[in-house]
Amino acid sequence: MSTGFFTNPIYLEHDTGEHPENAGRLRSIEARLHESGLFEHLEPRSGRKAGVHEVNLMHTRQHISQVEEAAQTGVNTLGSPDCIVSGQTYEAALHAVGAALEAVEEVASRRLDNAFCAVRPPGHHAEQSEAMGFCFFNNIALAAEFLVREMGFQRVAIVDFDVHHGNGTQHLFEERSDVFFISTHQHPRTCYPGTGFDSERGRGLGTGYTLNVPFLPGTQDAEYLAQFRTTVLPTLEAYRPDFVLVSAGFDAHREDPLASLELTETAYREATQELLQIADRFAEGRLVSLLEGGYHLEALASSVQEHLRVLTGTQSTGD
Ligand code: OKP
Ligand code: ZN
Repeated sequence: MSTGFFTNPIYLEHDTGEHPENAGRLRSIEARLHESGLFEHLEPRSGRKAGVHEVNLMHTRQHISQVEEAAQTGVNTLGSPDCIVSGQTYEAALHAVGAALEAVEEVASRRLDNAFCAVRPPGHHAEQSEAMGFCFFNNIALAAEFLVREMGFQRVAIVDFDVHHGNGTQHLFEERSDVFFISTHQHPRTCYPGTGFDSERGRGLGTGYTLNVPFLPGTQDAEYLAQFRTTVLPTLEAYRPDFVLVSAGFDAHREDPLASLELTETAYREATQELLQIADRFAEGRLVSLLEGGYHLEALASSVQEHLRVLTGTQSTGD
């Protein structure tokens, strides 16, 4: 087994100051991986920088230029006060996309079995021409589109378990059947961004290729995993994806300050096991996971640790 671990020091230079989505998140993850010894089971990669033409697969030139100019001119937010921009935000965002693209290239070519990208800024709220919810470019959507357009994959599944609905990813694929978007999240009546009702199932040719599974505040592991097994897994089994992408946000954790679900590391471990089994059965094990949210530094580190113990196959031996 070889599991890629993509991260790059440029991500730390997307400087958001006093903000929940800050560089300390990646430092906490990396420190834990070293302390626990799990880092030795990973293939560390720094990832490439995406080209503008690649980001343009899913975003308008105008949006890309707005991010570039905001960083250059020192405008300090873009779109909403949530989306803080610093001098290196554009560079970091291009590298976050680049890691996602390189990870799928490496897994598709079997140089890696699977991969986790510890990137920031996150991506799943970013729309075609709009930054939203700490996100500038939609890393996972670009990875999916790259797999379809450049690598010949025909049924890409995106599973988004961040506590917030991945509105950007849903909207970018909602009229298509070649990318299936599945999201579990806190119910939109109780949580940002206010979309992701179970009635949202795709549009036009994409009808039936979007699945939203909202959870009420207070939901714990048992209920989450039961729903995951009765709705998410059968949907994946019916779709038979040839590549599995994961929008891995860890903010449904009970300690997370931004939302009100009450999961523990157990839910992340078991959900990851299920997703890896789907990848093994239908996609020759091809799975790439990208970090989205997760704002309690210790809970984030513990949750990523469990996720990676499963991806590396080290979970049963405890090493
Ligand atoms: C990003 B990710 C506005 C509150 C906005 C934004 C949360 C973004 C979460 N009043 N909160 O999905 O973890
Ligand atoms: Zn989130």
